[in-house]
Amino acid sequence: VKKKPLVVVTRKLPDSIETRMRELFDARLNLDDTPLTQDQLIEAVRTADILVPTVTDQINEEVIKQADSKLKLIANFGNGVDNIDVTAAHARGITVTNTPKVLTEDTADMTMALILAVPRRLIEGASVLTDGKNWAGWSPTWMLGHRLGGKRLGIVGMGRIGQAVARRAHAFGLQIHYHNRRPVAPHIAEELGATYWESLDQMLARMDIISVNCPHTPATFHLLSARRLKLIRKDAYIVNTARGEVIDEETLTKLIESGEIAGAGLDVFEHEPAVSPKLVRLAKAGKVTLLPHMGSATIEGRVEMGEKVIINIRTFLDNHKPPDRVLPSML
Ligand code: 8YV
Repeated sequence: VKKKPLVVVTRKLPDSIETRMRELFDARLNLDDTPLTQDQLIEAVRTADILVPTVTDQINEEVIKQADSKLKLIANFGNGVDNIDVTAAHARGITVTNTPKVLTEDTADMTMALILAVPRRLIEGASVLTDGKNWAGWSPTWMLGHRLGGKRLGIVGMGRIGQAVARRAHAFGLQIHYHNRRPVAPHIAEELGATYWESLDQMLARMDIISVNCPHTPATFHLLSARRLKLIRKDAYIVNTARGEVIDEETLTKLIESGEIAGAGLDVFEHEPAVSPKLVRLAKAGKVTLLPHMGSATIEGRVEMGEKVIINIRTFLDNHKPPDRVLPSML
């Protein structure tokens, strides 16, 4: 009998996925879900035939250099692959795959939740009843937010998730604007009434709400730089469910503190899991809504992500190209 490949999974996955992995592979699972240390990660790439990491594992060039030559596939449990040096992996003949599509709608839902929550002061209002503050009762002028309908939403990155956000926002009566490397197909733009901005600077200066939906790559690191953040209107809000690194978080924080940007809804952070005390203070003051990277966190989505990982591994083991290969040229 052929020996089953050693598949090292760095985090606890849904039970049904772990059961299936045990049946199919020699699966080394991380049942207590403690994130691996750098040393443990290096140990993993030295022993595994296939590695299944997540966003919390930094598979950088240093780690890839230590990999044994039998490591042939890194099947990421996640859509974003900014945790993996894809170019270094590719150079060593290691295939990289991800889990696209199955988390598009969930992430777009959470983005929409923040687009609703921030201007309508959802969390701030809810906290009046739960944080021991005294609610004096309804008043015509109290806890007023801003209407969404008719406002301009600027989507940065109009890929699958950006388009799913646009569909939702369009249904809420927002005017859709977007910046992307290239315009979307005309029938999609027409359906969404979406306006393309080739210049990100020009779009940012005109939007009421900005939603970040692009991947984090070397080209998008601090895409919303200090200079660009200063172009944003004083009464505008920013929502980010993509990656913290796309925004210069320190400058964003300062601009919200000084009232030069109205507020933000952030599901991701530049130095995750660290969240700056300044942002937490702004959240307590009702200026920002913070979530702990929950954009794709649904039971259904996690199972589908796991199923995708298994399909990618099995296809690879059958000597075919896995469906969700990530090539350096795609980044
Ligand atoms: C996942 C994500 O939770 O898939 C992504 O890119 O950011 C999240 O939805 C995480 O990446 C799992 O590795």
